[in-house]
Amino acid sequence: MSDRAPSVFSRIIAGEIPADVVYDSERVIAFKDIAPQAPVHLLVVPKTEEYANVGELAAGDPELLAEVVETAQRLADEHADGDYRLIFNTGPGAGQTVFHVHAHVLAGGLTEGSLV
Ligand code: DGP
Repeated sequence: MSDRAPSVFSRIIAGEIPADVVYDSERVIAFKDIAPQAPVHLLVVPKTEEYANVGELAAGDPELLAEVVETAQRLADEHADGDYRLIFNTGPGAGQTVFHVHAHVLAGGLTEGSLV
């Protein structure tokens, strides 16, 4: 068992914090970002919090990373016109604030500034 407190995303997955969930599978969940930076701003999150960032996920479970990317594409098709920006912030210097790997899906009328 981890000695860290559950991440905010684990608390959403556990149903302890409400979220606007748009997709839920065995290993991946997606919900609307609380502070949207684009008309469509979703977070695609592996349910395990074993991986803090995308590099760790790629090394530890590439199939799960592929499921995250496939989910992002499907959600961009469903919620926008299929065009989207996929962002994984890695480290505080890049703006990462939640150390439970997640993909930002930005879509629907993007501007140059929609970089999260
Ligand atoms: P990052 O900065 O890349 O670690 O992104 C974390 C994102 O998570 C940020 O855009 C805001 C979002 N976020 C943080 N707390 C919550 C929450 O409780 N609910 C939802 N829906 N989003 C959250």
